[in-house]
Amino acid sequence: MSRVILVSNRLPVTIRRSRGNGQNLSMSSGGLVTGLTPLHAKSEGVWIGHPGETPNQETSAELAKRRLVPVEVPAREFRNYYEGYANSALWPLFHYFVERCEFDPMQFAAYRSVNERFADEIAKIAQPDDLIWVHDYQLMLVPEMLRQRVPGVRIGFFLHIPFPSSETFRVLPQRTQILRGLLGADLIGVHTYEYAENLQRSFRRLLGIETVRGELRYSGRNVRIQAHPIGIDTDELREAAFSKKADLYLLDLKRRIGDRQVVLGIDRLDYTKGLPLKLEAWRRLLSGSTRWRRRAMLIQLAVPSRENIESYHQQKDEVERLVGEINGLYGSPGRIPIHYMYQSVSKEELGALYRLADVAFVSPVRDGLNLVAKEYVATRDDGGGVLVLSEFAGAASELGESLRINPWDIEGTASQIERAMEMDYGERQERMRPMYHRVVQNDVHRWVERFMSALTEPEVEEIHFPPSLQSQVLAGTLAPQLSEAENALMMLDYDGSLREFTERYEDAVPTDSIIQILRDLGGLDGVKAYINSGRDRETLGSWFEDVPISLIAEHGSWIREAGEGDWTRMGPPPDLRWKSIVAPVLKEYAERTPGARIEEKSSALVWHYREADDALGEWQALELMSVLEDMLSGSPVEILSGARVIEIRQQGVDKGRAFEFVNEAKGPFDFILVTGDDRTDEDIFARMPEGAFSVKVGGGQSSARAAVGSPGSVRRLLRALIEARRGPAAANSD
Ligand code: GDG
Repeated sequence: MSRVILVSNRLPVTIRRSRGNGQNLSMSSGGLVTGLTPLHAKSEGVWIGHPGETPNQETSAELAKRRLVPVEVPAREFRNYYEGYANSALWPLFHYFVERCEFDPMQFAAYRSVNERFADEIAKIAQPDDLIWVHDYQLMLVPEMLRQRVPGVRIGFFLHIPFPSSETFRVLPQRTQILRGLLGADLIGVHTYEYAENLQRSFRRLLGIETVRGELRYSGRNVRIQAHPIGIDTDELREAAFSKKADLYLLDLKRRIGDRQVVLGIDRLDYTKGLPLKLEAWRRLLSGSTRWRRRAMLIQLAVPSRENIESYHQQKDEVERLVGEINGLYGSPGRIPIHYMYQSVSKEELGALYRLADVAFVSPVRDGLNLVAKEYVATRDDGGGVLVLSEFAGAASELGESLRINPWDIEGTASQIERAMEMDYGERQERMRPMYHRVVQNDVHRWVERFMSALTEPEVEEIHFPPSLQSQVLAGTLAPQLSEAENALMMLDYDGSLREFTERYEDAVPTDSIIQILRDLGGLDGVKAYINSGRDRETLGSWFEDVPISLIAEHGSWIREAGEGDWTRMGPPPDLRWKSIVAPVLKEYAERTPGARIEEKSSALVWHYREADDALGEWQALELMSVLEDMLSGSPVEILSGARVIEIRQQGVDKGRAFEFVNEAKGPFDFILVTGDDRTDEDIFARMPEGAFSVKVGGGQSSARAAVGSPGSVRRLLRALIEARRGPAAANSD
């Protein structure tokens, strides 16, 4: 295995001052550290990050022994980078808290400079065969900086927080720098399909870079964007949760709590975790029910976090005020409705709390994924508890059997909590079991494996950018070949290729100049000319009524030869390559939606969810639709949503098949020219026989042999070719 260099803001250890001038080194806790530690051990690579405290000589030696490389950053610069740009600009923005953002250019300068320090440190160590895995929003410029320093090395990047919609992301003053920073990577991983789509949309809208099925071309390299939701270290968690120590905690807690139902919240005290809304929902529940005042309690652990940032102070004050208010209103001697703790607890205590809780109340207003939800599930192999989970947590798409809430809907949240507390054991089990198996199977080690194998996977398809040529240059190449051809074919796309787009689709009627070109083409001896368009038969038929040119309509569904009045349907066997891309996605959604199943037809895949739980099925289907639409846009498939089914099916035929049909019926041709501007034309370009000439209109990736700038260039090219074939008299001007 290649050596892996791990890079994260913090090293996986904490340096603590001990008595005198000494230091202690202990392993930090957290999912990321436990997930990456085995990889670190196995690959014999190094881990690069900030050490927290400046290590003394002894600690430095210990770090080196553990292959941990500290990046030294002056304290002030670190503050501006970490508490500044990372946590006062990127963190709030990526969680949709635009009003909390501070965009201070000085802080961005510090962010850039710290990212540079990281890149320098990595570059000192990296060998061409190493795999480098950079983590999270604090280091988004590192991939590009590193690519400049060590061009050939493989770089993976993983973002642990959401990637917001492009509408939100474009608020960031340094948006293009950040996007270009990421593009230094070969693979960019995020937690959900939604974040992957958001990121791709930002590449498209802000940098004009198109992605094709999660892959794009940048600076002569391919960059992939993929969803890899992180898992938890189930074994470690369960070991702590079911330890002797945890048993004792649990016993003690149960004795003190008696028969009250326990609802548990565990969150870093961060405004993204939605604590005030959670408390409001709890207040609503108690205000409407004296029963729950007696019979339920909320244990809320708020873990101290980023205490040097002002907005975190405000959040703490607000949470503590609300807790005081609610306890004041609904408490009675011996019965406090909210047990609030502002502290961190041991792994064993945490495990005991998970085991104790009848309901886990996970209600972030935004969360990249949320490990707490998965941890709770992983301790419930008794099939017991109920998970109440915000739909704004990335984990919601994997934990579909939870009771989902919109945390902003206080009323709805309170009633879901009530539903959870009243749920019978049978339903609890039915919901918890499949989630338990899913969480255990997809643990953090599997996540590491998946990301690493994606990073090392060879590139399957080279994305190609055709050379852009002037129409005269192109004509200079093609004219002599056309002049000598005995049976020539020209197959021309219409919208965006021969005719400029208009604001309204129906307004793009052919101009006189286009009609003239087509008449001239149609009149050439030994040349078969076709318009091959996605437009319907009626429109094409009426536009080119008297023009002696053949027409192919609806992406290859219908053909009308020049001079004939009738359309003929074309029905060759379909191309089913899309199936292998769609099938794993359907499978994944079927696995997380009990009752859903997949049907395979010869030219379609169908996702049925009639037997799934109503709300869950509907919700998953909506998400699946949007994933498929983005994933398959431009592909020759139709996505149809019917009565509790989603069908993805082959369109009758595509433009490429139409070409093959003509080639068979009228060929062989000794000269072929095809033009096109969009994804549907790629189907023809991809099928061109050797020697044929394909021209892409406009920029971007394509398998065409050459590109021209605009429909005007295509018209100029055609005129030049007509002239060459007929003699100089035929030229016309636009
Ligand atoms: C970021 C993203 C994404 C909490 N209190 C104690 C304690 N914890 C542990 C939990 C859990 C972790 O901290 C918190 O993880 P989350 O995922 O809930 O949240 P973030 O810290 O915001 O993490 C998040 C994650 O990165 C991974 O990619 O899921 O969306 O925001 O593991 O158990 N652990 C101990 N004592 C505590 O008091 N020992």
